[in-house]
Amino acid sequence: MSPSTMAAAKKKPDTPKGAAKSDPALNMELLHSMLLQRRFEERTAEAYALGKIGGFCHLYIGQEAVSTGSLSLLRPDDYVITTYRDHGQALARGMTPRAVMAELFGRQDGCSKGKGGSMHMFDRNLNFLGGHGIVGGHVPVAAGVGFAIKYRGGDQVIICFMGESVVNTGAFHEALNMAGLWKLPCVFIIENNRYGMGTALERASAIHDIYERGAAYNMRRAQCDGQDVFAVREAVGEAIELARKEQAPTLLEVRTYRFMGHSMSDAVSGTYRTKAELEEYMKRDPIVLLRTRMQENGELTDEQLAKMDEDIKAQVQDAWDFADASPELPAEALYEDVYADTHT
Ligand SMILES: Cc1ncc(C[n+]2csc(CCOP(=O)(O)OP(=O)(O)O)c2C)c(N)n1
Repeated sequence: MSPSTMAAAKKKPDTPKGAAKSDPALNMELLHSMLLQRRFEERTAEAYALGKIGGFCHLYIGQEAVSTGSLSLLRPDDYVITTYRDHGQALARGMTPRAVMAELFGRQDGCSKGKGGSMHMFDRNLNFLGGHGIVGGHVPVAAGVGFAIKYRGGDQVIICFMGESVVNTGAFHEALNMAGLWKLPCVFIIENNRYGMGTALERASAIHDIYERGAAYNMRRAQCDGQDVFAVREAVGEAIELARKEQAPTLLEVRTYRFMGHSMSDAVSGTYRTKAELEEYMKRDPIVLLRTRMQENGELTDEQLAKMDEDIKAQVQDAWDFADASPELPAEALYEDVYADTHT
């Protein structure tokens, strides 16, 4: 653990925020959402190893409190946009495991008809605007959506997820400058998992508390613990309220950690981090933190947990079977869905 992260960890004890006002039904939903993402991605790794999934594939394991905490607060008419590490967010937004798995398998029942694959989860009905592969490329799109919301007089918000490496791209600077200048209803969430592929934040950024970059854009900024789903909900909730009521953006740095490699092509710990560091962070598994808290509160019995896990595993197996049975698109379909028909 780096000195700065140690300091952050010390400041933030493992007692989740909001413990006094616990809502057992909500907690059950949050746990279900996070566990679904975890079990889904464990099977994704297996499917990848079996050659059922091709191309790039980035797992989200370890970061589930960020997707669940944030997206549990959105309305259906709000918008979400994200990077290539998008399976967890797609599920947390309500995309079915079938649609996500079939997309991963490159089949026609996938959310993008199998043409996008792992990095391009997309669902217009859920206002889930992808799944983007170019680091930082989606941030201007988020600003554009924010502008469109404001221009049309709506009160929706857009949540834009990104990794911490994005803050060093030009697109980030241009988009946040506009969002700050024009007061757009955007919640920019940096999922700071400490590494951009194998490069530690401290080796790539002049500022280590990267939420401070919001100062350059005259934007509200904050930082929170990304392993504690309640801390995420509290921080994102404030940002959403500001965006919805005052149409003002926030830059939120959420400190999290990925438990797996950058993608399926590198080893879990790699040479850029030590096994000891990985083990240290894994002590703060977001699912274990929530589960333990619920068990201590008497909100979750061992039987309930086992049943939830069993049901989720069955749902993921169903998604696998569905994806496996779904056909591939014919080659001619490659030429479809390239341009939008603006006359309909
Ligand atoms: C413009 C651009 N440059 C480089 C890459 C290759 N690349 C893919 S992921 C990645 C690291 C991004 O790290 P971060 O933003 O911290 O997100 P994380 O992968 O940790 O979620 C890089 C450099 C890319 N996809 N796009």
